[in-house]
Amino acid sequence: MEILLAETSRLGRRVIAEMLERRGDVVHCCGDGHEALRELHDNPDIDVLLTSIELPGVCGLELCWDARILAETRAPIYIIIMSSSRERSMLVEVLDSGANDFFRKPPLEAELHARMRSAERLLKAQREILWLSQTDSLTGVLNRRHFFSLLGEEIERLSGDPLSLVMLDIDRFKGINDRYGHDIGDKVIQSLAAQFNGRTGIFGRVGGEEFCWALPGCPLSLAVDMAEEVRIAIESGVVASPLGPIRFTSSLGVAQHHAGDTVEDLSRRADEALYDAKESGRNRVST
Ligand code: GH3
Ligand code: MG
Ligand code: MG
Ligand code: MG
Repeated sequence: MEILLAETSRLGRRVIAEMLERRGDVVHCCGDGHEALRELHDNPDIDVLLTSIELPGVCGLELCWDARILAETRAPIYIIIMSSSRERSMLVEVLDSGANDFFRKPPLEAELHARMRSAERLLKAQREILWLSQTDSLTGVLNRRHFFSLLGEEIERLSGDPLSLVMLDIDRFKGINDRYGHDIGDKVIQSLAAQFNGRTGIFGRVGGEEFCWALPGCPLSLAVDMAEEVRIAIESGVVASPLGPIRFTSSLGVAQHHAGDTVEDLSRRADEALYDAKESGRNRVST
């Protein structure tokens, strides 16, 4: 794991860092709270914050609050607070500030290692839950909820840059299901999602055979070109089935974000464009 160790005493820091390194952890050391806070914000790979409660600048508890707020928008962080004080009353404050664990310094190596294993178990479970809640199980791409949540964040972040949204729906998909069966239909959906591997932007499955593709930084004309490229790739692809190779097409609607547009406004316009693509004959890109 990657561990951010915040401890004032240089000796204490070295002793603990060496214990962790013997376990194979990567340790980033800080001597004061400000430095730790900066490292926490700058390094998204930190798994564990191991901090002394007594720190110059920002104290361990404040760090803990900050890490908790930060963890809402990044990967989970496991927080362990350490103190040399025998005062038990602080334990309430430590746990209420969001810490997962607490120990009195100096730690025993075996005990520290056991605490790290406990951290690993919780982080693994949290990552799994997060992944399951954000991922479409059939295709492995973002699910509807996570896609629209990320799109909302992108829209909030906009400051004059363009952003476009592409909405895609497979043409006559009911016919594919009817003719080849639902399992092959699923394979078709998977092959479509795979077309987006390595492409720029944010891609999610938002319905049965409906996908959304957000393109931050792309004005409408560029997004239309990119959508057209995808349309051609899908049209040119083949999915194997016991009844022979399947070719299929898709329709795409593209809309650019206008100042003040909410996620719903933008999606509605992309959806209207998609409807237009269907109405004007399918296998095309509309705006
Ligand atoms: P259109 O060209 O107008 O889009 O025609 P369509 O037949 O594709 O119509 P529509 O988009 O309404 O069809 C969606 C179909 O997708 C209906 C449903 O049976 C099927 N479907 C939805 N989710 C899944 C899935 O997970 N797997 C499979 N195999 N089929 C699905
Ligand atoms: Mg549909
Ligand atoms: Mg369809
Ligand atoms: Mg239109």
